[in-house]
Order: sequence, then structure tokens, then C-alpha cells
Amino acid sequence: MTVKNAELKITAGLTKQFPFDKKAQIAFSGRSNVGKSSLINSLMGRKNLARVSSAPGKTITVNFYEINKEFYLVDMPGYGYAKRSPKQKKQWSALTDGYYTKDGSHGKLVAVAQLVDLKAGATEDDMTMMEWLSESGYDWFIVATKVDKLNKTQRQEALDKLSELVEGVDIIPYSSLTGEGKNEVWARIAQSLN
Ligand SMILES: Nc1nc2c(ncn2[C@@H]2O[C@H](COP(=O)(O)OP(=O)(O)O)[C@@H](O)[C@H]2O)c(=O)[nH]1
Ligand SMILES: [Mg+2]
Repeated sequence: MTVKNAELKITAGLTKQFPFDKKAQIAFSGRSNVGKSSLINSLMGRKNLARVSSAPGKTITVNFYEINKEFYLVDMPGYGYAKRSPKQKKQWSALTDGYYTKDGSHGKLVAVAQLVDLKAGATEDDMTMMEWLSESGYDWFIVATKVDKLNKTQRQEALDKLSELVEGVDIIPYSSLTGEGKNEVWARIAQSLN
């Protein structure tokens, strides 16, 4: 994929702000700090367009990045951040539920990239999300992040464990540090767009 143009089009704090147009959407899901913003930046070839935050889970919004004026990469709010206020938790649920189950993409969601930190392994929240995705009927795949933190043996063990948990789902090993997996993620997105 050649990214000629990447723009943050919409930062939605309310479901009614989600875009209503013909462009396909690819959503990125995962816990806070899993590396979602880093992945989206690296896919777009931009260093700072998607904020890589040191204070995870601060803002609860859904961010729509328009690529080549053709489709959106959708940065979903992260989950599993313990220090959230009840109000922020409510906001998370309203946006997530509004997007996935109340058709906030207006039928334009073509795939969900579910991020899992390969070093930390799948959390309970990750499992809940992935079980939900399996039932949802959406096309989805896993991006196993931060693989640079593991040696060859650890990496294989972690990948084996993850693939046992979610049989039959594509898993793409990825590192935003080395760029490993970037082409594979784009190829998987291109497949979903076709
Ligand atoms: N070693 C390593 N660190 C990463 C990688 N991706 C993200 N990080 C770091 O993990 C932290 C959270 O990243 P961020 O992209 O903000 O996560 P988000 O909360 O899911 O959007 C930051 O300190 C990043 O620098 C990776 O592939 N390898
Ligand atoms: Mg982020």
C-alpha cells in the first residue's frame, strides 16, 4: 500500500460524530498501551499523526484517519486502563457499543485488527474482546505487537500459545520499532478492502 495522503478527519467523542460516507473502515482494537497509535502511525508512515501517549487512556474518543481519500483507519479507544473514572468507562462503552453493535460504521466496517501485546500475552479483557469478535461475524485478525521485546524462543512460544487460544485466526507478528510486519498488516487490510 502506498500512502499518498493521511489525515485525521474526525475525533469522535459522540457516536453521532462518526462519518456517514461511502468509505470502508478498518478498526484497530486493543488494551491501552498495546501499541495501537504506534501501529497506525507506522502504517501511515507518519511519526506523530496518531498520538503515542505516555498517559494511556486519557481521552476517550474514536479517531478516524482517512487514507488516500479512499478509506479510514479507525483508532478505537483502548480498554483495561485501571485508573479510569466511572464517567470515562461509560464513555468507552457508549462509543464501542455504538460503533460495533449499533452499526456506527453504517455498514462500512470491513475488518477489525485486534492488537495483543505478545510479551504480556492475551489479558482477560483481550479474551473477552476476541470471543466477542469471533461471534460478531466481522472479519478480524490479530496483530501481535512488540515482538522486538522477545528472543526467538520466547517469540515462538508466545505465538504458539496465542494461536491455541484463537484457532484459525490470522496472527501477524509486528514491531513498530523495527517495522517488522508492516507490509503484512497492509496486505491483510488490502485483502479486506477488496
Ligand atoms: N518495544 C516496543 N515498544 C512499543 C511498540 N509499540 C509501541 N510501543 C511502546 O508502547 C507504549 C504505548 O504505545 P502506544 O502506541 O501509545 O499504545 P496505545 O495506547 O495502544 O495507542 C509507548 O511507550 C510505545 O513507545 C513496539 O512495537 N515495540
Ligand atoms: Mg493510542
